[in-house]
Amino acid sequence: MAHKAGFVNIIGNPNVGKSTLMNAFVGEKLSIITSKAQTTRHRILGIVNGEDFQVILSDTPGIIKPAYELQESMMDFVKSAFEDADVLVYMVEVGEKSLKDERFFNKITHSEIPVLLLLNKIDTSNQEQLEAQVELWKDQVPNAEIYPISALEGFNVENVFNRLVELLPESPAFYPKDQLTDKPERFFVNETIREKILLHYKKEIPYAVEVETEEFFEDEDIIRIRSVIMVERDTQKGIIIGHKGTAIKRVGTEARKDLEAFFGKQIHIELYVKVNKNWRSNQNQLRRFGYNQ
Ligand code: GDP
Ligand code: K
Ligand code: MG
Repeated sequence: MAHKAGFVNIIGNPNVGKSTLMNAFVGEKLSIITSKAQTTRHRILGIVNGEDFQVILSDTPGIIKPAYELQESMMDFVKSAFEDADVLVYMVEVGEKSLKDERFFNKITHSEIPVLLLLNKIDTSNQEQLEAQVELWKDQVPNAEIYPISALEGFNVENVFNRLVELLPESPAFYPKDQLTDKPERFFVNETIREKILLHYKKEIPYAVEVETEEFFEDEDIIRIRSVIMVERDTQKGIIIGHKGTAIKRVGTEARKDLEAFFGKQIHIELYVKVNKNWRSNQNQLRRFGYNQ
C-alpha cells in the first residue's frame, strides 16, 4: 500500500476538548489541559506514525477575539492552521451553538479541503439531545462530515483517526518516524509548570504568567531543571510564591511528578519568580517566548 502523510489541523472554540483529542491520538500528554480558556497558547504538533502513514496533528489555541498582543499572536497560530492543512478538524461541544468569530466560521464553511466536524463531550448528553445537535451542525456546516465523539472517554476516536488517514494524500513522511512533536524538551517543561499555575491560582494570575526554562541538563539518570516564572507585577510575585513559599512549592512538586512520567527519568526542579512588566504587550518579549512565527 502507498504511504500516506499530511497535516491535520484542529480548531474550535476554547475548552471544547481540542488538546484532549490531540493527546488521545498521540498517546502522550503533549498539550496541557485545564478547564480554563486560553490554556493552549501555541500551535503544537503531535505526530502519529504508522508503518504506512504519518499523521501530523496540530493543536491550536481556542478562537477568541484578541484583546492584547499575546492574544493577537495566538490567533495568528489559528490563521496559519488554515493555510497548510490537508484535513481540517473543527471541534465543537454538545450544547455549543456556533463559532464566536465570523471570519473563521466562513473559512470553515467555504473550505476547499475536507472538514471533519467533531461533536465532542457526548458522554455528557443523551441520545435525543445528540440527534438534535447533529441536525443543527449539518445545517450550519453542510460541507463537513460529522462525528459525535468523547475525546475524554475515547469514544469514536479510533474511527475518526482511521478516517483522517484515509483522507490524507499519498506522500512520504515529513518527519523522522520516531519523532512525536516539533517542540523542544524545554517547551514541555514550561507548559507543565504553566498547567499547574492554571490549576492552582485564581483570576488573572495564570494569564499574567509566562514560564521560561533557563537550564535543562540531562544526566544519565536525572534531569536538572531551572525555570523562571515570569509575572507582570510585584503583587503577583507574592501570590505565586505564597505564604512561606508553600504555593510555589506545590507547583514544583506537581510539575516534577508529571515531568518524571513524561521523560521517564528522575527530575530535579528549581523554580523562581521574576517580574517582567507588561510582557504580554511587548513584541520583543513575545518573540523571545516563541509567539511570533
Ligand atoms: P481545549 O481548550 O479545546 O484544548 O480543551 P481541553 O482539551 O483543554 O479541555 C477542556 C476541558 O474539557 C477539560 O476539563 C477536559 O477534561 C474537558 N473535556 C475534554 N474532552 C471531553 C469529553 O469528551 N467529555 C467531557 N465530559 N469533558 C471533556
Ligand atoms: K482549555
Ligand atoms: Mg487546548
